[in-house]
Amino acid sequence: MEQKIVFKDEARKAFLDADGNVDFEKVQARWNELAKVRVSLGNKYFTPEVVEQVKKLSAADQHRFLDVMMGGLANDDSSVGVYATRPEDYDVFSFYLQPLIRDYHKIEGETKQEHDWNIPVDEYVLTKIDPKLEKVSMRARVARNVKGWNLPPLMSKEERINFENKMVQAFENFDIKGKYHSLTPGHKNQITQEQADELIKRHFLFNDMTTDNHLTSSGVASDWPYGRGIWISDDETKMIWVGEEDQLRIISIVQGNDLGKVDQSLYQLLTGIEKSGLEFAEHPVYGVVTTCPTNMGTGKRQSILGKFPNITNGGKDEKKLKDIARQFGLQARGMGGEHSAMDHEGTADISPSARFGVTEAVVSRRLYEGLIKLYEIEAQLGKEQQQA
Ligand code: CIR
Repeated sequence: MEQKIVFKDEARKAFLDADGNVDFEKVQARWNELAKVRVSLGNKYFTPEVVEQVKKLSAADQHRFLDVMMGGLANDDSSVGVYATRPEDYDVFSFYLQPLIRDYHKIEGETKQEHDWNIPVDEYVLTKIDPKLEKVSMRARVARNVKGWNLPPLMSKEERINFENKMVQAFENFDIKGKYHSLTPGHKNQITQEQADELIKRHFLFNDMTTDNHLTSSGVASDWPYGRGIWISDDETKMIWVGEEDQLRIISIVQGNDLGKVDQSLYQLLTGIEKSGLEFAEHPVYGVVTTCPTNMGTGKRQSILGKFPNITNGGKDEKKLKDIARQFGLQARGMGGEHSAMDHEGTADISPSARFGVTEAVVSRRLYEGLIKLYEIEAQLGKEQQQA
């Protein structure tokens, strides 16, 4: 199936009846068709019992339920296939989303999210793994959404603009020095396309969201580029994305070798924003509320950019690196994000996959312990290749 770009309002029309109500038979037929290609979690958990439950909801909630599934219904390569549209979706649609979340995060029993930012400095030091890992690009981010606002798939253009302006006010009173760069046409902080391209090239700013059908079909990318932008600290180690998959992505990038230092920087930024009076959406069980259920829990993703020329055979065998990384609870991506390619040195962004059921501190520890194993294999393959 050839994937083309389609926006939410257009995509959802295929699942309405003549009166404009959601037609769950059409939804079921589409899931059946997609199952021949790939069964996303959204597909797997769309059971007859779920349909029975959803039909008891109001017409408005049924429309929102369709919105939740649009990313999956419109993409044959979805692995998850759902996005929340409001924080309360995780409760209103819990009969569908709860088993899905527990499956994705491999959570059994009554696990409830805990937070712990007690992350040691001087312990998770990369040069202990390999002295050559002196200056590594280390990155950590948390996803956050603010209480009282729709999540990006459901925000109107006006809401996106208002949200951005609320953030600009917060940035102006921020104790960390920095500057906000807006993509919104006519915004007082608007930057040119050339400036935006430069920020994308430096891996600071996110890509044009309208090129990703997961984001367009679900509504995450609607009204692009209104309400989108990035705040960057003067020393360029701290950033905040506004209006991407989550309302906020709070990011720290540090060049060095101590994973604890990037956490310290991120935590400083996060508490700085909290001081500005923003109250983040939090779920009593799943923790931080995020648009994609894969990020629920801590919302934290911590990674390093590493080179794995031996495992990837000069960047040609990405799959091997991804498969090995998975065995250690890690995810390997290209440098440009989730679906991007690796270069000839096998440069990959490596991060632990776990978000829910682990604390922020455990995410850092898992990254360090996983990297020990990954670099061991990389070195071993290097030795074998020399001997051959
Ligand atoms: C999928 O279902 O495959 C996409 N919606 C991506 C899911 C995981 N990642 C993400 O949202 N960051």
